[in-house]
Amino acid sequence: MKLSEYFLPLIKENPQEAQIVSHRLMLRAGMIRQLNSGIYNWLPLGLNVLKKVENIVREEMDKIANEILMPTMQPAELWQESGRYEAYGKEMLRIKDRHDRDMLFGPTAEEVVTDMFRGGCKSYKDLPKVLYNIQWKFRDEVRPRFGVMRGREFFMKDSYSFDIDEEAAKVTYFKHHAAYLKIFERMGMKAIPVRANTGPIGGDLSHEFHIVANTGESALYYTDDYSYAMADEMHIPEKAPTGVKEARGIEVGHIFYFGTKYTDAMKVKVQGKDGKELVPHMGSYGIGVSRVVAAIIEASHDDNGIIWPEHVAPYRVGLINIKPGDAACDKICNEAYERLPSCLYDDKEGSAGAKFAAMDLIGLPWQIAVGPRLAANGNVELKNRKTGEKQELSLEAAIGKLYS
Ligand code: 5CA
Repeated sequence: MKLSEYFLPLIKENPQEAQIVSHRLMLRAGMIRQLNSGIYNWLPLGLNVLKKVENIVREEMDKIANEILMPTMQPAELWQESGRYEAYGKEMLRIKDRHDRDMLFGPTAEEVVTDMFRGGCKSYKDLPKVLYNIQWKFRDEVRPRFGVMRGREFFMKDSYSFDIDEEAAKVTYFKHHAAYLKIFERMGMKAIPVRANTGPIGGDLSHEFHIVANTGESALYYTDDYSYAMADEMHIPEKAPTGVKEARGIEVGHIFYFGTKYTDAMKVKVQGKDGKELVPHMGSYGIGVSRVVAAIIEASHDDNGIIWPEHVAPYRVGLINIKPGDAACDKICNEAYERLPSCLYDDKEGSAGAKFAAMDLIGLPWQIAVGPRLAANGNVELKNRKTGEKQELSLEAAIGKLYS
């Protein structure tokens, strides 16, 4: 992608409304723009990262679940059936259609998926089933804040499992637990699973997954093997295990086992092996995909801007033409642009200082800068965004280093 053709509205100064670093940097780097309180436009650079995160989640989920797509709009009846329509309170955005029927913008999808399941599965032979989707949710949060970290509209991966009994359901639960650790590891993040409260989702077994970041909202206490791990709202027992470590974290995922809470309320039964009816046991498992983008920035930035881990970086290389119009610079840059598979090319007029600052701000893992002095010798400057390490070498050698 050439910067001259890219919609990347950068902001030099720190935006007044942003209180945390990821919100500041997402605005400054032209990733998002607020449309309304807690509702954001995702601009090309932001959407690129959102999709990278989404794809990692999808690849790992596809190993344990079936992808579906459920609508954002849901009928109130299903929530009346489960008993959550009133209980969910003001966070639910309620809407009437032209026939005066009560609808809502889904804050989560236990009811919809349970209804779908009961229409399609009738026997123990149909179990287990794990269904997931990656879809926009709406929660009318009292205090939307910190940009996409706590939005009203946000992008979530939500899976739902149906098993014949508690034991089988817990196997599915721990498959999600393992998949989540893999997902965050692939993003280059350290994530800690902590025991959690279940809130309005219900049930008695639940873990939150926190990405470790110094600026995180939650205080985490854990042992190295995570056999003991708690977040701030939980009580630390007086006799905490020795060697409990402390960190700050951001909740990016939450998994729940809640037995037959919804299948009972919505009268879901399948035929058991012995011919008797059985009520499937369920779990639900969320990842805040849009929140993850902000959490990665909280975990990986410096004073100059974002530092993308390789696997979620919007582009791998930022190519800087320090003097567009200079024949030698243009020649090397054009060749580099053709040969680099994932490259954002700054081909615009501008001061070298501003160009370097912009590239640092958007945080691509590698920078290749080409100025007249280097270009005259057929060389480029390769910089690692994270370490700041710079090296002068031929374009050939730089490409070799990046893609060997
Ligand atoms: N039904 C369950 C699991 S699918 C559920 O909704 N769980 S949840 O409420 O914990 O949400 C799942 C994840 O969505 C959270 O871990 C968090 O990462 C993300 N999330 C929740 N609320 C918001 C919000 N207002 N803005 C951004 N992300 C959010």
